[in-house]
Amino acid sequence: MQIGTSLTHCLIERQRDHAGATGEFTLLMNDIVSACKVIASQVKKGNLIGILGSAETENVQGETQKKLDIISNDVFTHTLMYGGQVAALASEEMDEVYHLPTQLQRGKYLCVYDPLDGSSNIDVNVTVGTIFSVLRAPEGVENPSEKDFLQAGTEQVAAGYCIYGPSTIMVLTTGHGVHGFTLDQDIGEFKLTHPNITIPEDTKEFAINMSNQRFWDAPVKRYIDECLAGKEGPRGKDFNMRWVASMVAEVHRILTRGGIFMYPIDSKIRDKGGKLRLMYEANPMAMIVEQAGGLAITGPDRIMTIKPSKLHQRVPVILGSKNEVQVVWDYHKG
Ligand code: P6P
Repeated sequence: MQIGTSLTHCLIERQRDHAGATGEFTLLMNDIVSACKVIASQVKKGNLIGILGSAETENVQGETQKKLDIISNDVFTHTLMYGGQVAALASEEMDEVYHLPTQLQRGKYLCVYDPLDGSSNIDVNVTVGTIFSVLRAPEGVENPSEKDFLQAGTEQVAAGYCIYGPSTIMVLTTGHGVHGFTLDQDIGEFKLTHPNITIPEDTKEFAINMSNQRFWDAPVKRYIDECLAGKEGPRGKDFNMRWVASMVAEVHRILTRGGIFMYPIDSKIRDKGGKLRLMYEANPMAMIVEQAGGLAITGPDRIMTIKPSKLHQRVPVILGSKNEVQVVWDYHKG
């Protein structure tokens, strides 16, 4: 594909590569793209239309919802439910699986999403994003239930995110590499700008919330201590640190220039299983990172091999440059 090719064109080209493709997946991706364009326009307007700040409500995670969390969830949910390509939906912002109204056409996919990840940053104008994962729906089931969503990350048909930063960029994988498309605001079209994204295998940049240091387990403490020891330490090189508190921003940086992102288990969140959610944060980002040549683990295990037990399950997440994540993985094994 040529730089500048539209996302719509790329999706249709990709469809042609699959003999017998019905076009349903292309239509679903088109719906996801449309939803992200609307969310992007809402995020850009922000306070101009009074949609920043708290909605004074809580989601199933017990987290205070921002007005834009709810608006983004409504946009994504309504666009996909009327698009006719999904059999059910699930979201960070909805307690239960969303069943389509009886009269609406069902499709052969499930979609699970975090409609506005990192939204604690929205009021301070820092980059946020939408994360989504596409799964196959069970055949012949009118209203798939939670158990139908509980598929390992290796079962994902597609995964992606849309990052609302200085540029709005859609990053997608359907299992054939990772590609990035930048939104041309003047014409409302995503254009191919980052074909075949690959993550550098080595890095000198780690991302972790250092305020949790006293709660970490030994392997993570050892790894970070060695990064901080720099040239004089066992790693023999100095490291840099980043923490945006917006997973989409961290992952996009890592896809662009390498790095390692860590939200490990710690004694403070052990009873919850972790901070980040498996189905709509860890799994889609793990598919993207591994399709780009990186690695995504919980510490002891590869994220995409986990068999989910509940929709809003949390897991530890360590992902990024393959050789760096391997160091952390070895420390957990050793
Ligand atoms: P903390 C945002 O709420 C999020 O889910 C991720 O996007 C981000 O990496 C993490 O939580 C930030 O967590 O504890 O630093 O606020």
